[in-house]
Amino acid sequence: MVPVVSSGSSISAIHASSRSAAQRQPGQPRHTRLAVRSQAVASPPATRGTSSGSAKLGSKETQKPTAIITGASSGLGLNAAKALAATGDWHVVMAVRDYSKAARMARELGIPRDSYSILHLDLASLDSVRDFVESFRASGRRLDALVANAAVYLPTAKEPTPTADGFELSVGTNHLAHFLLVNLLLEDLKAAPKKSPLPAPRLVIVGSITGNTNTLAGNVPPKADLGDLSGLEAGVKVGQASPMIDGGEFDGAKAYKDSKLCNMLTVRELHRRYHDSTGITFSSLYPGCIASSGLFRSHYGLFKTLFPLFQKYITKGYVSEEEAGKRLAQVISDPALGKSGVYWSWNNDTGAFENEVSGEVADGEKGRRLWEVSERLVGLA
Ligand code: LMG
Ligand code: NDP
Ligand code: PMR
Repeated sequence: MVPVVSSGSSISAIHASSRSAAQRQPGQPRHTRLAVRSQAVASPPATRGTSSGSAKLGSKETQKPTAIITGASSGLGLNAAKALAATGDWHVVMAVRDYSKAARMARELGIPRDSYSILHLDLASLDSVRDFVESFRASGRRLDALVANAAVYLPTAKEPTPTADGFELSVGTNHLAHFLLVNLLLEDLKAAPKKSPLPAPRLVIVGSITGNTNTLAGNVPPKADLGDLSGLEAGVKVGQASPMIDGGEFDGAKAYKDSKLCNMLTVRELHRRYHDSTGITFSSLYPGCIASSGLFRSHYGLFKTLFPLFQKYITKGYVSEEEAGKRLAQVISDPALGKSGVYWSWNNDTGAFENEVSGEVADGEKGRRLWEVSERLVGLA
């Protein structure tokens, strides 16, 4: 392992300000102020920190390679940031909704201070996604890997919650906001300097076994199923026809699994559209069941007690946050995992392998339609 070398930059927080109506792109819905207030969590003061600025960082050719990880303030994302920073070869941009939490967690895990920066990103708002991209570009950092990791899971919700743009929260956060983010940052990845530990830039979107109905876990009801995409076509808007992609009744657990299915379909469609022309490696993964992570924070207390035991002793699918973080870091940076279009999984004894996906994830026609409808909803088409 290469020793940790100081990149000489300090921790920076660039805070995105809200976009005015004049800056909004055509077709972009106005912020619903109420929804923004209910979603935006503990933002840092706008005055805290500034962009490091390109002058201080030096040219992109001489910078360390940079990975952006969304949701790096807990669980898988935080531990992947730690593992990547520990190599000494990478700079990690923690793209988070809660600056203070990210700063605290990074300190607690002992991530070297000069190996990361923290940038505000609230995926429950498409304006915040656009502002994040601007702030990242203003920082002058190169981009070698982009990791869409953040997610919310609302299994006990009786009613859907809207994002700032009115989308159902799980599909809006986990799929639509990431869809916009990866599309906007594709050109930055493409422009990654050739001199890198990686032969090609990487784009990773975290998937899951529960979005794949070719497994036992994927068959626990309610199952992922995008149906005819009629709900998505209508905008998965809360308070309108249906907040679910398939046009059905709201079900928080299903919405999460549907969003993971979308994540895996998006990776395959990115690969089909852009791998040959850009050389970028597009990957998804199931890191194992991180049964004690924050993902289950809104589940019933009894579930939170029993679920880790069930996964540890019965299914044997349990994995610690630290181990899962190493797995994700491997997908970001291991030269052996450079093949594009793959859904990686792990065997406890033999390590990473290319896993099979379900029929619905492999459905190229569905992937294409999902892409086109998503493009329209996030204002790209
Ligand atoms: C939906 O329910 C909810 O409606 C929805 O809101 C959302 O939460 C969604 O996917 C999320 O789930 C789905 C339903 C599936 O699940 C349940 O309601 C059951 C919850 C089970 C919680 C998992 C924990 C299981 C704990 C088992 C006990 C473990 C003890 C560990 C001790 C280890 C000691 C060594 O429902 C179904 O699919 C139907 C399945 C019926 C449940 C059958 C239960 C089998 C579980 C197998 C293990 C039990 C074996 C116990 C043996 C003890 C061994 C000593
Ligand atoms: P955590 O809840 O620990 O991490 C999720 C992260 O997403 C948190 O850092 C959270 O921020 C962030 N996040 C949520 N909403 C937003 C938002 N609006 N804007 C920005 N960030 C947001 O869960 P995990 O680490 O377990 O989950 C990480 C990924 O792994 C997810 O994609 C999940 O689907 C996937 N996964 C998890 C499995 C598991 O068993 N846990 C299994 C398979 C896949 P904050 O810290 O502020 O709450
Ligand atoms: Mg599941 C057989 C193996 C297995 C694995 C690897 C998982 C992973 N689960 C398995 C089996 C079962 N689970 C069985 C037999 C049951 C019925 C008792 C079961 C139940 C269950 C519930 C209620 N499992 C769950 C839940 C959740 O609320 C979690 C979920 O679906 O979140 C969307 C979950 C999970 N099981 C997993 C994994 C990885 C999860 C976390 C979900 C994810 O992030 O995709």
